Amino acid sequence: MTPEELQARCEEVRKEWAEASTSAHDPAAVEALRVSFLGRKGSVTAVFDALRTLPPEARAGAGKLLNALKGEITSALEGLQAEVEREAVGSRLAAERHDFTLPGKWRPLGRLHPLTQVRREIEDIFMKLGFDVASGPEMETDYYNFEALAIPADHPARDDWDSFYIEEGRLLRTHTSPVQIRVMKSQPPPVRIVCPGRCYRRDNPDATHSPVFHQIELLWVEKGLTMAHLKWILGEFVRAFFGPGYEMRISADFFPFTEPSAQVHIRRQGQARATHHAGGWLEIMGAGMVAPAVLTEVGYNPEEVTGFAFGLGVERMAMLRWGVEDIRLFFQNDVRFLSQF
Ligand code: FA5
Repeated sequence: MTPEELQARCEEVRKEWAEASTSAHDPAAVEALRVSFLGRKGSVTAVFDALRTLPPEARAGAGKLLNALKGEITSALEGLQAEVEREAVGSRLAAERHDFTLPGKWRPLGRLHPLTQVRREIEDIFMKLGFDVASGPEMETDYYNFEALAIPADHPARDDWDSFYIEEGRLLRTHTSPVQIRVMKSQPPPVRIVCPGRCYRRDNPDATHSPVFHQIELLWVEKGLTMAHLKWILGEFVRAFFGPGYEMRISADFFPFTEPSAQVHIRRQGQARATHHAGGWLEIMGAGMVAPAVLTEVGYNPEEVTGFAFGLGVERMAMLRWGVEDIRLFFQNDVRFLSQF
């Protein structure tokens, strides 16, 4: 090759570049361009190879020309690469754009079970009145569930609490009253507690009975407490939980661990309709003054302190509040029912 031919070849490559570079619009095309001009078999490289065929004195001048060509193409290629990348990022961002004005996707929110709502609300009412929340085991011994509450083995009152026995001397607690004994044995008076918890009885399920249900026990032991204080607390509680429009009825009852004993019924005012609970009255709790025998059993002196207690049915409170006619609805986990609360 002569120096003139090489110079002409340089011009041709420059023209080829000018033409080819206009049609490269994406990174792959730019890379192909790089390979076809600057790659091992590229057109610029081929002209460099031809340099060797020139007479030695012409090589320096031709080399300068070639370097200039290679420089031009290299920097044009870099510019092209940068531009194509910018365009690629731009179109990716455009494709990923979020429209924050579109309406959101609705996801259903879970909520607390109605019995949990009622339990928490009752705890709150009594915490505001200065009571602490205590708890005890669901699997109890015969001693705490019965004996310490003045219900010895052959006592006829045991029939009121038909129990699930696990093994000799152990059972699923039939009420939350054993927590009274545990708390009093662990601390001196005064005592002011509420204890929520699950209870178990071999009761046949019906509209107002479930073999598993919840109670909240209340116990207040201090100097000078009387039945009048119990009545006051009951009135405050029913007013705080139900508000106006409900009536309370207190009547005599019997429990071996209280003396005197009472039961409390509630009904919605104006509910003359006789539902499963006659005349709308529903029994919500057993209550009474703690029997001296129980105070003695836990090491308290019944001459010094007196106390009162009650055991409240949580499901019954929920039934009255929302007009639920069958207790079994609370345990069926039917979302159509539960989502109403
Ligand atoms: C008791 O369980 C006594 N421990 C209550 C008590 C405590 C009296 C402290 C005195 C002093 P009773 O068996 O009546 O009492 O139950 C109390 C309340 O629990 C009932 O009024 C009722 O609201 C609820 N209850 C009882 N059995 C069931 C049941 N199977 N299903 C749903 N609720 C029940």
